[in-house]
Amino acid sequence: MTQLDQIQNFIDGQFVPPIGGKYLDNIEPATGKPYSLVPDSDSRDVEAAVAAAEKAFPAWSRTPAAERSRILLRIAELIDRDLEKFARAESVDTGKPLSLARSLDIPRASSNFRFFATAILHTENEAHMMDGVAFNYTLRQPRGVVGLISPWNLPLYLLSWKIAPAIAVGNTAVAKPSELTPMTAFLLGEVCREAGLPNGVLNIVQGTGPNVGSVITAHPKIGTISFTGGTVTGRKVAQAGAPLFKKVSLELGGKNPNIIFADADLDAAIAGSVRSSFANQGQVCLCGSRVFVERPAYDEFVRRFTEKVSQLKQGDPLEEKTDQGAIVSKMQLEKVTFYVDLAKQEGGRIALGGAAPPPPNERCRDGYFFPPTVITGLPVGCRVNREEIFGPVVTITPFDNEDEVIGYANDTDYGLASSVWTQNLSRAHRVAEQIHTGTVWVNCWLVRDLRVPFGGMKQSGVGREGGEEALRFFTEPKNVCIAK
Ligand code: TXE
Repeated sequence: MTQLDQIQNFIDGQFVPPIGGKYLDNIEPATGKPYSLVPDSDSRDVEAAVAAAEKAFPAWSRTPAAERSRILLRIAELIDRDLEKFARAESVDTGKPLSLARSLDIPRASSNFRFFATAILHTENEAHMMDGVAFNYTLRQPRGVVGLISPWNLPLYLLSWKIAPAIAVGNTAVAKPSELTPMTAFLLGEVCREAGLPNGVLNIVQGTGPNVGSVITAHPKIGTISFTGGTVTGRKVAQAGAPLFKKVSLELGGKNPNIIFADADLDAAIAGSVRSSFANQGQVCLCGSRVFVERPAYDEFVRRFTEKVSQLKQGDPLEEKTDQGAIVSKMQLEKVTFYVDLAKQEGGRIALGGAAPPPPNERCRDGYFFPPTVITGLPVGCRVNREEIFGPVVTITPFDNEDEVIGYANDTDYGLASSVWTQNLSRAHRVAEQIHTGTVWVNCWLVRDLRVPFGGMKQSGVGREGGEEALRFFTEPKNVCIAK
């Protein structure tokens, strides 16, 4: 694409402009300048997408699993073939380092397609025998047109995590990527066409939450919604779906605890914590933004962790050596700055970072950069320790014993993920059992097995995705009872 080219919607297998003809600037966070235009679609575009998805559903839902699998595998292959193109688009759209997009986001997107393409070849059906009376078997049928809404932090990875299971089991989809990061979804449309995905199976409507997202969530013909994004938006999605009894899955925010016991392998805990604190500039819902360290290890941890974080190279995301790129938007940068200021008012000490750095180069003069920031000395219950910042900011707090830190970990409205670092196996099990999060990582972070349930407790969401859970979410179980 050349500069300021127009991204298009992908509806019924065609690239089409928004019906209203309106576009929004697509800003490159590293430069603060528009580099393409994204459709500012509205309800008419959603209607066209729903009509296409409805039309495609009967044939696609009857297509044999082996054929659906073949097409999804082809999509995965084409993403791999175009890895560099996708990675660059992802980096320019989000501000994340190109090296991260290339090594993590894009490979994980193709593995999403590959995983669900093969999963549908290995499903089992349940049957329940009633002695002498009847037997029951369960049909799991695709649900129809599903709505898939994703955020800006891991655009292709999270969108494909929804699209792949949804269409693998025979649904057709209306998908909406974040208006801040539309490019990889646009490229995915091209790949789906080349892979031979029938027209209308996947429709991508670009645009804002109010103009497109809320139309999808309220649409009477879309009975199933899978949403990933902020908790405030998630509440609106739940409210829109409730009167229509929609089946809704919500993957929302987090304020994840990262607990380091004094008996941990400190080298591993520090290296893991640098990643879990600052991967993607801290803009991963799973990032461990609250670090708790057992008191005997506290001083050493703070010193060595801060030193290691200070070695992260912040720079132009497109430069190979960059570890920390730009924040996704001006608004998000302002949010991060607000919370760092608030931390100072709440009594925090800025151990590292805390103020916008000089631009890494001339190209990035007006980009949205914020350095990795480490804050100590904050009370556990303060706002900075309770509210999701979603940026390169962590707090570190000491603790004295297991019960105390379990209390700290659970003292939040969120419950998405946690990490525990210890060499004591019994303790690992004990703590994992008592932490209220959907995932507990022990001596690791962000290790992903596509078969396991993924999702949050409390205000981090409703429902679980991943493996069998996703196949179940996107199908409707029906019991057939046959008398003997
Ligand atoms: O997310 P939104 P935003 C958190 C993070 C961030 C905050 C807001 O704390 O600061 O959320 O970010 C679409 N009906 N996370 O505003 O709005 C929107 O267009 C239907 C955590 O970018 O939740 C986009 O496609 N859809 C998070 C998607 O929802 C609507 C990742 C997510 O955007 C809508 C991102 C509506 N009324 C932000 N309004 C995570 N947990 O991974 C917006 N959208």
